[in-house]
Parts: sequence; structure tokens; C-alpha cells
Amino acid sequence: MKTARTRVVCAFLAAVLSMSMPATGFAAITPVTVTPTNPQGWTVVNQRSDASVAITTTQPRNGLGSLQFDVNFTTAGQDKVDFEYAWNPADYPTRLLGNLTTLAFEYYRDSTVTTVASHLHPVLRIGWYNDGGTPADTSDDTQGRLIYEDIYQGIATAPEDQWVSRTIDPATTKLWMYCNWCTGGSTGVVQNFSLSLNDWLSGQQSGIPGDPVPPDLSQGTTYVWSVNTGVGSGWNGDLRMHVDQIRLAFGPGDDSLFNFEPDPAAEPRAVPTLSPTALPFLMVLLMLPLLRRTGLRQKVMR
Ligand SMILES: [Ca+2]
Ligand SMILES: [Ca+2]
Repeated sequence: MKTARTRVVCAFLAAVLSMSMPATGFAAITPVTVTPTNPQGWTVVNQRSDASVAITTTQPRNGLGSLQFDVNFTTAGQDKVDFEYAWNPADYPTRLLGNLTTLAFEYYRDSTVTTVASHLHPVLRIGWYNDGGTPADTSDDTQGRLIYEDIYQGIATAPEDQWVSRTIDPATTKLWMYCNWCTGGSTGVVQNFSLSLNDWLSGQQSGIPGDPVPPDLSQGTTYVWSVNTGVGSGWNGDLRMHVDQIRLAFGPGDDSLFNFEPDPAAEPRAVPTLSPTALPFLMVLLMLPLLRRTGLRQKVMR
């Protein structure tokens, strides 16, 4: 037969064990954890002297960390840095622009540091590469980026001091194009800010006279070779902004959610918390010695 104290201990242990049970339900996909020592292919690119980017614990999202961009502005044009995951298109032949099913990210704009224009936030870019329909001939190949920004969706002010989730809809979300090497070797912005991904894929598009001429992306094969997020240049002010939860999918078989986190060694040990139901049992346990001593003293004083 159990004593009263045994029953209390058993109840307390049951309460503690119930707190350690995993939560029910599963995420749709398992995130890829990107850390400073295991960056999973991500790296700093296009960094200029006023800007930095690192995984920090300053503004955690989905865990203990996120990607943190800082600009301490001193020199015009030096306020740029990107973080990028790039791959060889030959290794991922099904990562085609036309196969892109999900593109999403979350950003955070910190009002206590940021002085740049109110519409600015970390942008999201995908790198594309078109073979011109002649895989064996590189002379007609072109490449560039498609870029997401709130301002071209009619969002004039980026929210501050909160995480903002954005998902690119291929049919409706506007993406603008930068040509790294477009038709005839032309480079620069294609000034057309009203086209969706589906529009870009539908046929020949153009900017204004004098702009680089993008390829007709309905022709040949257009690979995606990178995903990239970054700040600047030309923003001309200080900033602190964060990014986390970048998701890139080419159908259900190639679906990645990148979660930026500190190295495991930097993670504090989890401190178990007590549920309201367990607290009374713990208090009884802790007070048992005191109760016994108090009872003994009362006996002596009688
Ligand atoms: Ca070619
Ligand atoms: Ca995170």
C-alpha cells in the first residue's frame, strides 16, 4: 500500500513527465537549420564596408536566432550586403523557374536603429539562368535575378518591430528583374515593376527604352541557381533588420525551409517550467521537512 508521501511523489513525477511530452502535430516540412558553423551552403556575398550580416540571437524567430543585417552608414554606396545560397544548376536540373512552387520569407525591421526610408526592408531574390534553347552553346546564355519588394505590391511602409511574413504568389506578386548578363551582354535594372513570375515566363518582356533586354523566358530552359536576401545599396542610412524562414520549393520533392539559428553550443540549457497543476505537489514536497520539524517543535513545547 502506498504511503501518502509516495502518492504525492508519484503525482509530481507524472506531472513533470507530462510536461516533457512532445507537442502534437507536425510541421509540413523539416526546416534546414543554418548555423555559423554549419551554414548549409549559405554565405555572405556582395559585402561593402558599412554593412554586415550574421546569424544572431538578437531577434529570434522559430527558435533562438535569425539573420541580422546591420548598416552603420558613413559612405554612400557602401551600405550593401547579401546572404546567399547558390548551387550548380547542373546538379539540380529540375530547379527550373517554371517549376518554382513556393517562395517565401519573413523579415523584421528594427525601429530603434533604422533610419532609412520607410518602404525599405530586406529584399528576397532568386537567381535565374537561361540557356537560350541551345544547351551546348554558351554564347547566347543569359542570367539575372528576380526580386521581391513590398513597395511594388502597393505596401508603402514596411511594418516595424514585428515579424512580417511574405509569400510570393506566381500569378499576382510583382517581381522586378536585374540583369547580370542579358541579351547582348547588357547589365542593369529592367524598369518594369508590374510583372508577376507567370508574366515573366509568358514571353518577351521589356523595361523602358535603353534598359537591358531580358531574354524571352518562355523559350529555352531557365534554371534557378540561387536564393538571396540582402539590404542596400543606396539606402543612405543606418539599419538593423532581420530575416528568417526562407522557403524555396520546386514541388513537394524539393522543398526547403531555411531556419537561421546560433550554433548549438551557444544555446542555453532548456529550463523546464512547472504547469499550474504540478506546482501544488512540488510545494508540498518542499515543505514536508519543515512540516515535520514544526510538528516536532510543537510536541516539545507542549
Ligand atoms: Ca545556350
Ligand atoms: Ca530562426
